[in-house]
Amino acid sequence: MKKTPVKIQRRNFVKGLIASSAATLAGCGQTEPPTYGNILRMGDWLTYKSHRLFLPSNSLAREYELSDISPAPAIGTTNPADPDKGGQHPEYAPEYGKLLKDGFASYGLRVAGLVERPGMYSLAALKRLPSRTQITRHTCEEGWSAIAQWTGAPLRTVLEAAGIMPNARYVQFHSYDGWGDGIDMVDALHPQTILAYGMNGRDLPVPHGAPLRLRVERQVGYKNMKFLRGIVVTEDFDDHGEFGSIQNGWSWYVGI
Ligand SMILES: Nc1nc2c(c(=O)[nH]1)N[C@H]1C(S)=C(S)[C@@H](COP(=O)(O)O)O[C@H]1N2
Ligand SMILES: [Mo]
Repeated sequence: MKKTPVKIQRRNFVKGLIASSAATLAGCGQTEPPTYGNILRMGDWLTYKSHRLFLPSNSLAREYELSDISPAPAIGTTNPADPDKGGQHPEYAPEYGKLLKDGFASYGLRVAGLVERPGMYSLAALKRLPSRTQITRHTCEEGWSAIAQWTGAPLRTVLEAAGIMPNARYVQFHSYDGWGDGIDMVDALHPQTILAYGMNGRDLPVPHGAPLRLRVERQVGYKNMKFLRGIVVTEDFDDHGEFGSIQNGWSWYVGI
């Protein structure tokens, strides 16, 4: 019998992994966070799967005291209507500019997808829902962190008000600077996942994502999407293509 060199065996093993992940994707029509047949993405997938397997789904991120609040820099887009302050979207930038002018009085969060009552949810309506206030640490992938107090409507409460359909598996977020991202239902229904309209006891400032941003406390900074325009509840995983994290070299799941 001829001996197969170890190197080739290893290569076949890698090929096998790639083939099986590709088969999984082809079989389920992208219902799982993808690996794109890429060995590096396998690490993301393993982190996601092991967090979901071994961590209790309701474990809370640490909360702090008022005296722990620290200065927080505004990162990335700081005004979607201003070309000098970040991401510009041809349609949404002027839309955001108008909202900004009237102090967000006419703002509404678009809620679509697998919900019984899709539509625009005004800021006033969101503020009428039971709120949650939490003092948490924001950890940016760039290596800084800051502690701030966030007030908002739990995403769970918003979804329940809209009527979550039983086949819902992900919530997708769209921002005024044109980004798309998503989280799974475990994070979406987590008690500390809120749509924040308040920061440190005041209205959420524009550079930090006014009038509404996501706080998803068990993931890294960039998952906390600012300037929310709408959310879509889906059954399938959505990578948001060129507007999403993956094609821009970021991980979809960055649990901490
Ligand atoms: N819409 C949008 N959301 C965003 C960003 C952005 O540029 N646009 N930057 C992200 C990154 S990398 C971080 S660290 C935080 C920064 O939030 P802050 O500006 O309130 O500190 O927002 C995240 N959410
Ligand atoms: Mo970040």
